[in-house]
Amino acid sequence: MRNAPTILHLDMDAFYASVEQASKPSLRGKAVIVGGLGPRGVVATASYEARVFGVHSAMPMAQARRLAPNAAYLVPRFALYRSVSEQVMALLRELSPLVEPLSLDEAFVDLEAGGAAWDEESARLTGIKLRADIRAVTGLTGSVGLAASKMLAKIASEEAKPDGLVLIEPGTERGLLGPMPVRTLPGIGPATGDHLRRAGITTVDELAEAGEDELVRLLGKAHGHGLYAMALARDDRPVVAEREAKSVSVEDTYDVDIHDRIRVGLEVQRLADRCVRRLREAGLSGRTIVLKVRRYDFSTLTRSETLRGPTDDPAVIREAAARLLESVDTTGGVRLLGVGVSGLADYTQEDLFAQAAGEQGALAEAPEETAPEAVERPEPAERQWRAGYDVRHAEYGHGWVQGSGLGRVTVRFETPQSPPGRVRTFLVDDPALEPAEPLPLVLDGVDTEV
Ligand code: TTP
Ligand code: MG
Ligand code: MG
Repeated sequence: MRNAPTILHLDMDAFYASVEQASKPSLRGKAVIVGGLGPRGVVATASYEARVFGVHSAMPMAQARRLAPNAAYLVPRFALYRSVSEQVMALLRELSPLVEPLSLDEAFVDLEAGGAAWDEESARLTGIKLRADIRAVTGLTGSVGLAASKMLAKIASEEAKPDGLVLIEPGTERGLLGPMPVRTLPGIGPATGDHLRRAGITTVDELAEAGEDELVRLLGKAHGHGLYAMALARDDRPVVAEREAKSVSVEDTYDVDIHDRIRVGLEVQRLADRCVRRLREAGLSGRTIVLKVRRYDFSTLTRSETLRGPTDDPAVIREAAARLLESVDTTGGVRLLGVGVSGLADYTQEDLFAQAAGEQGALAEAPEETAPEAVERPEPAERQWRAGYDVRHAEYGHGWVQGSGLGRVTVRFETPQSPPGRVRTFLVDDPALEPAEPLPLVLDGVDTEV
């Protein structure tokens, strides 16, 4: 492990809700809840003002409404959050070539790799400047953790929340971790947490005292091993930049998150078949089957399995993909699925080209797959005004939908740079009203005071 706190972890504060507050001046300083507003909707996130009432991510929306009846309730606007995320990630990439995004609002940065920092002081200054830059460019706050390892950097940014910076001095890690609950450590979810609690282990110190053999006995070899090292604050995992592995892969993004586990399974089978077709078209086969799952919050997981030899057999690839899916928790919903094959085998390539050439005719005759994306996309509902979405009125200008029902839509007319605006009500089919794109949160060339 390095001896300077030069691994940085950034996580934006109440991300979706903060973007909405930056976009809508009347909501600043107020309880804002973003999520699914239908009968089975869940909270994606809540502004810190709403958290005071006990509202949090993944809570059923109905429960949130009971706890915070006066909060503003909005549906998420992913395209906007993604564009803000890209601005933030671009700032991180100015610091280092080693940026590892974990989700839309969160990433690790290896400051040493970019020469941005080499000791405690330079790391702290870099973190302070980054927070100021994020604020200037996006208008939002993010919290920064700095430490000598990924694990501690993430714990530090959690401690720093909201709108803060925490640096963990090398050498103090064990003392700091010791009294914390085991759930603080990466890789300990609710199930492992319960399992350990039944064995009388609740804190990180108790985990370390249990010893490696006991942890291996309780949790199995790989997991027990890893957790013991984490409990001693030993974490050598490098920050890895996302890079394209040499592989053949296909993926699909879904307009509406898929929650149904059976449907997820069917999609994976379909993708496996498409991947095999690509593989054969390229005359390749591969040893490693990769499943990619992007969840509701844009966190992206990949799972892989390496076979004994290269294959392009659809049944084998389908089975492997299905096995990999079993290890992924998809309860919050799935936005994207992908199946790929890597470890492409060069030494058999010639044979496979011959084989593929023989099969290509058959493949070409197979009916062209209809693009399911195009078929499944629902017809745009007539004049649907979604809460929180931007609109433009011929006379009153830019605003956003505060609510709609009973043939009427209520619009608040304001922009990110305006003072809080006033509300007007229209008929849902008012021809002067039309949907609009979100406006930039910060105007270019205007320096924000920090
Ligand atoms: P988080 O970083 O976990 O949460 P946050 O940014 O809202 O709040 P903070 O970090 O200050 O505690 O998640 C980032 C975004 O991901 C969040 O704004 C909304 C989305 N999300 C969901 O949609 N569902 C969830 O269960 C979680 C945890 C997050
Ligand atoms: Mg966050
Ligand atoms: Mg996050």
